[in-house]
Amino acid sequence: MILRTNNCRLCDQDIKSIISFGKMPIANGFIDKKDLDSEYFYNLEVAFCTNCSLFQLIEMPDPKILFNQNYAYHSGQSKFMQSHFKDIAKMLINKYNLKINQFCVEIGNNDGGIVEYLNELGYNHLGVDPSTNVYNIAKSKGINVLNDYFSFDVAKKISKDYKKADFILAANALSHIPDLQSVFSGIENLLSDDGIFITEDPYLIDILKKISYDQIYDEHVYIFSLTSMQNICSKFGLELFDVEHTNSAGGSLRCFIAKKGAYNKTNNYNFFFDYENKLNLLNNKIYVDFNRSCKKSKEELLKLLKSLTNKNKTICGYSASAKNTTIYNYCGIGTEYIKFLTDTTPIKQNKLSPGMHIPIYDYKYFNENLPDYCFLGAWNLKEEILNKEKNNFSTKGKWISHVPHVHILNDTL
Ligand code: DWN
Ligand code: SAH
Repeated sequence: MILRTNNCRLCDQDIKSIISFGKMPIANGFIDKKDLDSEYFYNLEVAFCTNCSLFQLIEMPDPKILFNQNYAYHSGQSKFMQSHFKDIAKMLINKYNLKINQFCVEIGNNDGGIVEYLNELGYNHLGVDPSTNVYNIAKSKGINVLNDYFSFDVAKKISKDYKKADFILAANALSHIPDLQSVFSGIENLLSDDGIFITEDPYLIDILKKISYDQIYDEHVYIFSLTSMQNICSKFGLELFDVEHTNSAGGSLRCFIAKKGAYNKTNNYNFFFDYENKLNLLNNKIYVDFNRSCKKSKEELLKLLKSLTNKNKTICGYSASAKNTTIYNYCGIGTEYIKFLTDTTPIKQNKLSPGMHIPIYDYKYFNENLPDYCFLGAWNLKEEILNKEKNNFSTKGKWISHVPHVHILNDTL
């Protein structure tokens, strides 16, 4: 089932498509050859609400098609994400003086998440994730988990079965939940009177500036800014009082949210508020320019791949990230340019990439078939990957990245 709207999911105002990336398969829909006939497609189009400034998808598949027993993204594959989650757990302990008997709930903790570290340190916690395969991994680590979609009903159940939450946490999860009414009224219900909800997702301004249009895909139904997040909060008796910019997911906005009036707004909040106001995110020209830049990025990437292929250079994609589904399908990049993708996640291996059907192999295969060039699909993990490859692929081949513009890394660093 496809969920389509012509009205803003927050304020119901009419919205119009501002950018169309065309027909798209499920971003994490890595597929077996035998299932190709039933591959699922939707239209990837984004809109910007001129009333509440929420950047959102017009069409998306039902979340049940995306998040289930076969969810292909496993956070545990990245050391960077592990240390990022550990740092958030440390922040709760050091900055907020987290007590053992306080209760932390994480939305979308995947195969571990922040609650993995809270569990290791003996703190009271609960993770909520609907994707059964990653839930099972988290459970096998001894983490307290609930296999469900966070919603108003689930929040009420948690309040009843456990207690009100002192902290609710979410990393790259809120942007994945289309029903704002259910999720935010759930958060308001579950949060204790002085509780804090800490959530981070890819930041709209980073995406616009880095032309990282690949962050736009079915799971990211929203791309938040401080302005849109504050508008959402104000509808549900909540208030955004502090923000931080983090380098996770290619540049994210971490929002600190509480019941209205519970905390004073910080200098950081005021700084970002002024910054966004100066950028004037309601100006349509920003999105017209972004659309033009996406088209230019596509043309330049195709030009580079064509020219390398004409010189008989071999190219592979390093990682089969969800972001790459948007790039490969929007640009029309298949095996004529990229021979294979390599990814460490077992569930993605020996499958085909969504839509363009590039084969995906494990790290052993990559090592035995080192190409001349690697497209850095997980550019957000550039430091981790380049460090891992410094005595291996990087000694023999070159990296291609499209962020913030199409370039060959070793030629420009
Ligand atoms: O928001 C989301 C983010 C947090 O994760 C989800 N909607 C889905 C997912 O997005 P993604 O797939 O674009 O995430 P990454 O972090 O760019 O994916 C990295 C991929 O690279 C993973 O499949 C693991 C793989 N990998 C690898 O093959 N070798 C990663 C490292 C570090 C490596 O050395
Ligand atoms: N927090 C992890 C995982 C991000 S992927 C990280 O930052 O790496 C998004 C996760 O959100 C998936 O594990 C998915 O199953 C989960 N998710 C999607 N909808 C959800 C919902 N309604 N409630 C809780 N989790 C949800």
